[in-house]
Amino acid sequence: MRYKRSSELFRQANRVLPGGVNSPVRAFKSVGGTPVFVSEARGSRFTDEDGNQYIDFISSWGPLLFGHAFPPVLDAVIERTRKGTSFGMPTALETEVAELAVSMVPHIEKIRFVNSGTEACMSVVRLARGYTGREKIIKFAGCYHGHADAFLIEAGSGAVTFGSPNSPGVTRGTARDTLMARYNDLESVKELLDANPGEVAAVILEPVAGNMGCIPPEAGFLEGVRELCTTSGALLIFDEVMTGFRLAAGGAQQALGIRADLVAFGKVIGGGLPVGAFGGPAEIMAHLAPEGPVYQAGTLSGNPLAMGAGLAMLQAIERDPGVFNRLSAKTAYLHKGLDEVLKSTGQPYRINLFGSMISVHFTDRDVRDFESAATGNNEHFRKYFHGMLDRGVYLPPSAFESYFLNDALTEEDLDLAVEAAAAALGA
Ligand code: KE4
Repeated sequence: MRYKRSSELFRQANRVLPGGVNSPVRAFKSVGGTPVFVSEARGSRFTDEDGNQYIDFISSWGPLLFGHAFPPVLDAVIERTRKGTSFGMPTALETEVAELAVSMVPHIEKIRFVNSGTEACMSVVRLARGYTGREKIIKFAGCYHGHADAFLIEAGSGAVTFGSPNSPGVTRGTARDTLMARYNDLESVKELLDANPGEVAAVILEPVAGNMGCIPPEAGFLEGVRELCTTSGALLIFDEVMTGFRLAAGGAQQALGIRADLVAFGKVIGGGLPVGAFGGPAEIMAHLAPEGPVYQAGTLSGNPLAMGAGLAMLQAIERDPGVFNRLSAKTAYLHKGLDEVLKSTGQPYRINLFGSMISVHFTDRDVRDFESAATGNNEHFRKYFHGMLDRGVYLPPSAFESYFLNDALTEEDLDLAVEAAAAALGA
């Protein structure tokens, strides 16, 4: 049986881990079936505990720009481990990573390292509130900024009604300070700002959305949000946890030419180890403790192993900026192959892509926001997902996720994935 050992491990995990996992999307709830338990990975492929091999299209949900077990990262972590794993004291290494990150990303002068994208987004919103003295934030339906309370909110019924919690444990008080706009809908942002004059500390969004599947910003959308923030006094926060160091060395700000006031990072910046970060102009960052009054802290922030992995990753990008064009070309190649297969099935579909992010949606509507993303036929997606999994191609186990290509993927890998899609969909 193909997934015998994974099934056993999943049963065992469920006895001691809620849902058998440490992050919900891994449990395959959206696609059904048993999650495969990974044993090891290298380059573009991983092996599960049953010995099945897969071509990997999530790259640990983004971090592994150059593929699994990237030698410079492995060497850095091994070397750092020998010197000790954690100190709780400043190290020159943190400064080295900070200097390199700040040199690569436009419009940031200072950066603070944390341990996850959630922590980065949570902290950068607190900084924006502390800096502006305002309490409300605007986020966008379908954009995900981690699991901090302020982000687990559903849209209210109109511009002036407040959000409501979309998870038990989030208070109504918290929800009142989070307003919900619609992605690619500038008017929805203007309405909220006009209805809450002088009260919005920040507008936070994914400059290229990856948590509704991949949804690029439409022409003028980000430029409009930038302008509305400037005129309203709200800070523009780019959540670049996915796009940072993936769309370009300078992330979406560089790729799209839009200046954010503050930027959150994760994933690639840690090279596959737990690192988040947020950065901005020194004048705003000066409000952060211990320089300023906005409190933020972390026992393992700037951990030497994670910093070693992050430095190796950023140095690899700096040495090889061509990786972004290669990744875009691989993504375009995959898009072409999938498009030909999907066209031949007669089923309605859309494929969204931007840089090395791509997603397939089984709908006849253009997928431009959360509402249109939700029109996808999930039964069809499940068939596609499992058909690919059974043929050794690992896709994100949810229609509301993006693929993340890595540079270890070969043309042969991409051709095999397209062949698997044809077989899975009976094309
Ligand atoms: P983490 O706390 O998971 O490191 O980062 C949260 C986060 C923040 N911002 C964006 C744009 C993100 O995509 C994420 C996390 N991404 C998900 C994938 N959709 C991580 C996978 C998971 O939750 O297990």
